[in-house]
Amino acid sequence: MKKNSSILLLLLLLHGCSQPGLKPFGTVPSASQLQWHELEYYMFIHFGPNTFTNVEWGKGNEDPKIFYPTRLDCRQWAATAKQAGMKGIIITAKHHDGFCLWPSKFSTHTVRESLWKNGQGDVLRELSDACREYGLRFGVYLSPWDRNHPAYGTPEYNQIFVNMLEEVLTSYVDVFEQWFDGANGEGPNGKKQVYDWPLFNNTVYKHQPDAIIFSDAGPGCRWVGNENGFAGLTNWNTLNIEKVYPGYPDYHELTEGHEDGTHWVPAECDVSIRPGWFYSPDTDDKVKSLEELVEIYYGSVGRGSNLLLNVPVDRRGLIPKPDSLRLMELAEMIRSSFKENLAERGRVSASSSSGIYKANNLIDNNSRTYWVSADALSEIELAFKEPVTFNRIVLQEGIEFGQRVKAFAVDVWKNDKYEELDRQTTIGYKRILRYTEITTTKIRIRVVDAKAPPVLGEIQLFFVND
Ligand code: FUL
Ligand code: CA
Repeated sequence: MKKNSSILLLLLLLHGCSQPGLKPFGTVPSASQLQWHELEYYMFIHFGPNTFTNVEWGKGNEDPKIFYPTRLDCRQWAATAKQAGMKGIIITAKHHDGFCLWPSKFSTHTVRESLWKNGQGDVLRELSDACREYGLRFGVYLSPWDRNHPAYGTPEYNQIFVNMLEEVLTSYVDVFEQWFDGANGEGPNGKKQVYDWPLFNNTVYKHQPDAIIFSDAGPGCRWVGNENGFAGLTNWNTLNIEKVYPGYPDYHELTEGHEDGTHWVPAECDVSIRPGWFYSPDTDDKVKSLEELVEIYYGSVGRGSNLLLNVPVDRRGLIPKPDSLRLMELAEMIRSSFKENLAERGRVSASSSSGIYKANNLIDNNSRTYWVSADALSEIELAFKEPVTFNRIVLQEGIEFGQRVKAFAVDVWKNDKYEELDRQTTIGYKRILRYTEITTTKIRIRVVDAKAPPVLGEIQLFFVND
């Protein structure tokens, strides 16, 4: 290659022209949001004084000495998350009771005041080190509602909260997600705080420009509007953020998003493996069943949302056995379900294609290589020489070019003609459809409504032993 042409190629690569000629439509994710979508599944850990007192919302006047895990081991948490197939861990660095899991200079209610490690410990240090060791992303939950801090409810508190945030964002590893709890109750002086969200968000971006900020309104990702682990069957990644704010009363809208939303704010499903968010000995026999967790997986990841599954650490400072065993069962179920993509055995064709974006890109097991239709209404067909038996269909949209599909149908070839099997709405980053066993030689996906010509990354078929 001549020097000039290699420079040209380099420039093209630097400009991200890996998909020449393909233009985004409408609102699209940022580069860090795109990476966030690919994480799909990660762990939430609620841990703090509540772990020792059997309550969900500590009042903030608990004696910090009650925080005394006897065998705390963050490497056990990280090893469990890794083996569970999760991509990261988000920890409650400070819950509503105000207790800080790190020795904050801006509070007198922290691990420093506890007996754990004679007040010399730092849970965030140990967890961030463990995440690095196990190749997991590290995220932090911080509640601005603080039932302990004497300044809560006064204008000074917002800056104190920012100072705490800065400690957390600058002392450890990179933070992939900053989880802001929107709860806004009264503090020790009976007053509520008026939160300065622009200040909080700017502080995050100043120190961790690639972090995804979670709240009811994003701006990085949004609460899904329930704590059951289910996104809407229709799930738009877009939201009108001038309308929504933390504490937004019409939060049921967050389950589906806003079809023509102005900003990319995808849904994240937070749900606990137990009835409560914090550990309690009363729930040792109430860990969700494998069947419930499988439903949650299909209801979240299967509907184009991310799954943040809470696994509370116990009074020893370990993930209890019933929870870790269940996580391993779920991991095995997911691994075995999506092992062999049967679509690879077939031939794929499309009603039309645009430029180099041919239908073959749909069955190469790479979600970042695309088929692009020339028309909004379009169809793809998978045809097999021998009949195939499947009960799952996975579809992925090339969301870096916008969320385009509004509705689609699934047709199955039966008695020498197509029969409509299903009709659904959005696809998004990933859509997993579940059916009872189907044996056929042809299936067809018909896009019946779209904002623009569809850009699809994959169509995959699987057979799962239900
Ligand atoms: C809520 C909190 O009030 C719960 O305690 C829990 O942390 C949950 C994830 O968010 O707003
Ligand atoms: Ca592909």
